[in-house]
Amino acid sequence: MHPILNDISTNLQAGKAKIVRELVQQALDSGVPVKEILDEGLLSGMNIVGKKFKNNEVFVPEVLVAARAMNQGVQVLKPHLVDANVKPIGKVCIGTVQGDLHDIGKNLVKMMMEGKGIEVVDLGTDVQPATFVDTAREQGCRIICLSALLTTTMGMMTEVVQAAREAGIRDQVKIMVGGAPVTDAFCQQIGADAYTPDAASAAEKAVEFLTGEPA
Ligand code: B1M
Repeated sequence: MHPILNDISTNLQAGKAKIVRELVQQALDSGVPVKEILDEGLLSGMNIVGKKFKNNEVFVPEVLVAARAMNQGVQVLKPHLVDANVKPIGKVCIGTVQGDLHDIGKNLVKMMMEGKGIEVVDLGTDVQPATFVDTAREQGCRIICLSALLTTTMGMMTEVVQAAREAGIRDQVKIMVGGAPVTDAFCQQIGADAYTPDAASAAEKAVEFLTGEPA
């Protein structure tokens, strides 16, 4: 592993956003592959923060500054994850479900989808079921993408599936679900259309739904 990836992880854990930005840029300049910077630098640092958070070794303020550093690092990577020349292939909406404020994973999914030429309406965090359904109907989104990071909020995904049924649009939209506590079994149980474990596979699945062909 390139030593700079360890520096990125360590500075992310310390919430040093400016240094993280600089290190990510340096890593890119040195030819470290984008996926390695994301997985072994940024995400690995965030995972360590998550473990410490769970063990009460760090608390919400530290996690927030680490999250800010993560977002800054991702911004530097964005032009390399998104190919500006891809043709638009369809529109989707995405959001973190009601009651849930985690948005880093959702933002990554959005970025990867944009990289595949998908137009993404970003509804943000803490999104009510009706907002997903209204947006899909009013803006012609063919997929509703739901993210949840809490075991206490993943149940809201059921409400979105139900709201789509009640609005009479269930057969016109696909519903994709993801986030750390979500599983394929849960997806099937609530009657959603696809679970994917990470941002890259979510983007590939969305392309498949929009074009009818594998990405
Ligand atoms: Co929170 N938090 N948090 N937190 N937080 C977790 C999720 C937790 C696992 C930490 C822990 O205990 N180890 C735990 C949840 C426990 C549980 O429910 N099982 C937890 C808790 C408890 C809480 C609070 C309740 C803490 C409190 O206040 N006592 C609180 C809840 C607030 C709320 O939402 N109402 C809270 C608050 C926060 C912060 C605000 C401080 C901050 C969020 C900042 C932000 O997002 N802007 C935060 C953070 C950062 C985390 C951890 C440390 C990191 C999450 C993250 O961003 N990971 C997290 C621990 C951990 O995950 N290790 C934790 C990186 C991100 C890229 O991964 O989002 O999983 P992830 O996305 C992945 C995949 O899941 C997937 O793609 C991404 C990778 O490519 N994916 C999809 C995501 N969405 C998808 C959608 C798809 C497909 C794939 O299709 C549509």
